[in-house]
Amino acid sequence: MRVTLVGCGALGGLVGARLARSGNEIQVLQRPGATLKRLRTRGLELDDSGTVRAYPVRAEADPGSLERASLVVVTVKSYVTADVAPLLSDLLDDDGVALTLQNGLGNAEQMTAVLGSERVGAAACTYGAYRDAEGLVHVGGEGEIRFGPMRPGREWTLVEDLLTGSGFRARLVYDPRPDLWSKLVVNAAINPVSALVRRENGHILACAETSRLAKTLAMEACRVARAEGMPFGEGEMWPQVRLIIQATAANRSSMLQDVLAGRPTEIEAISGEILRRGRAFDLSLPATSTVRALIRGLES
Ligand code: KPL
Repeated sequence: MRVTLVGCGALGGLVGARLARSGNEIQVLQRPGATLKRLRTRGLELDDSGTVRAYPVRAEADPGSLERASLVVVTVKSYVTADVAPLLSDLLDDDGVALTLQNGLGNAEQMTAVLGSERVGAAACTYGAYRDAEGLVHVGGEGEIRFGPMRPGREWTLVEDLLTGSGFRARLVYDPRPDLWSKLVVNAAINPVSALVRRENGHILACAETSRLAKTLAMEACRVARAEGMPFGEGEMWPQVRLIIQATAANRSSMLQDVLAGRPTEIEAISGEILRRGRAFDLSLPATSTVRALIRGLES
């Protein structure tokens, strides 16, 4: 299958390299800069559990230079979604579909505004991936990709087969919203804490205070999820968050990677979104509000 990746950070690199490894044709739309240069000269380079390999890829900054694809996978930061969504129709075959693998809520809605909801799938992805100083992508933890269409009507099993055939644990679900919420809870608990203490995910559980803070953040996020009608209890998510911390213990969260690289973070799409939605239900979320303020402080 021909697949176009929109954005090729750590997670995009992992997905692209594994799809290329299983024989798919991968193209990348990437803004001009060091990553684009490296993709053109060296391809998609992945350290997958100690095996380092590079896969040739067509990488362009101009969407018009790419062939239309059957599948577009969007992995750009959530604050860039509004810029790339209008490009999707021209990147896709007439019956092609787009899948968002991004953090935060609201990405899929911006894509459906362009493509319609049957052609957009949303995924909650708990794989860990990070890029080292040289730009090599490392797998920071195996996870799962649970995805589904924003509105049923298309055949999405091909995408499930593509992902599982490329070595991902992937599951097609009827309605992706509860999984997107679960992933938001995971990111709300892990990302700001790891970025503030500047340590790998596993450190959160190694320290009683950071563990307590992450648990409080998960519980606050759950209260908003429940208020929005999501079917999970306040205490229910923490065991799941713990499991993901353990599975990605060696990973630097995407927010820590952003802070270390001096990039803006996704704090608004994660904690900011939880606070905005919580306000609609008059919920008090003091820990979420505090970590959001601290990360905003780090960004400025
Ligand atoms: O999604 C992630 C991220 O870093 O953004 C997790 C799953 C927490 C892995 O680090």
